Amino acid sequence: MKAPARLLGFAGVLGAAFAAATLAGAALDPTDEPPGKGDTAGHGSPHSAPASAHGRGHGDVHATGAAPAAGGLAVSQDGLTLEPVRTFFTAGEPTGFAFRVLDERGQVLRDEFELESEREMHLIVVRRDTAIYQHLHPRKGPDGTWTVDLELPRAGTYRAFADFQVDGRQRTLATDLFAPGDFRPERLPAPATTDQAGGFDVELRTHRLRPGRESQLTFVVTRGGRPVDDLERYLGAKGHLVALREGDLAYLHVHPTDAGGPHGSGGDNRPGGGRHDHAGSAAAHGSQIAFAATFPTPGRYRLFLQFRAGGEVRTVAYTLEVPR
Ligand SMILES: [Cu+2]
Repeated sequence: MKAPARLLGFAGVLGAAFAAATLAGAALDPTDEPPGKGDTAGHGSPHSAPASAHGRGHGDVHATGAAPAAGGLAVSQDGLTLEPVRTFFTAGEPTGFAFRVLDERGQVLRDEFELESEREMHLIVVRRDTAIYQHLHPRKGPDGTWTVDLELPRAGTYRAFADFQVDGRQRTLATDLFAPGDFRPERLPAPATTDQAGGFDVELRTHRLRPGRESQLTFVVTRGGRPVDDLERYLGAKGHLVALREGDLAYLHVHPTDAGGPHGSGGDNRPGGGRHDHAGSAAAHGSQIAFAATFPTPGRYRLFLQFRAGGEVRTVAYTLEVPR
């Protein structure tokens, strides 16, 4: 019964899959009301605010005044739309995933992507219970279609986040992906500040952890109790961090604050300002990976840190509780 379905190929599946993805996205994010399409409850009379007389001026229908600290809740936001070619997969079977990003007129974006962390496109695929995490780099075809090898290892619903930058702004659009089968969701692990991968121990330290404000997260990498001071560069930084909110997998904007030199050697050539290294030798300092993140609300978040050490990319994960 799998074979005939597969014979349909990309084109055959496109219509149904896209419809499903659109529905899922709409159901998941009530704030993604199409602009100008009227009446989002509690936002006053639509007549008194003819916001989008000009093509572009409508983007700011957010409930909060400030720029959103999180994305990834919608397939379509701020004039851009993620269009997956397929959203159904067979668990444990390597296949391809293809998608496009469209503008308001339905044109496929092709040359508009700007480098962000050394790439034009980052694709994060996470099962909805956060038990499975993948970070991939799709390749862009001449027509603007992004493709990447993808395997959803076990059954479940996954969230695929396309993280990219256009017009100088970081964007995260996302869609659900499905791998039918016997889905046994795992509970979110209890909050913890340590994890390990490949013999490396990584401790999470937080500073000024408050909702709605920028918090500092520092990861300290050791091996056998000694600081690992020769972390290799990964995507132009010492590490890559993704933070997702429990419940809706809101995708936080996070940025590295360790703009140090290659391999963290010395680490003193950081541009402008950010010298908040309190203590320790160059070695201790080189073993730290620092980020700034704004957690929009109190509650639990799942953090995925990737860094490169011993010639391999390592992934560690944490549950972080943000107090009220
Ligand atoms: Cu990436």
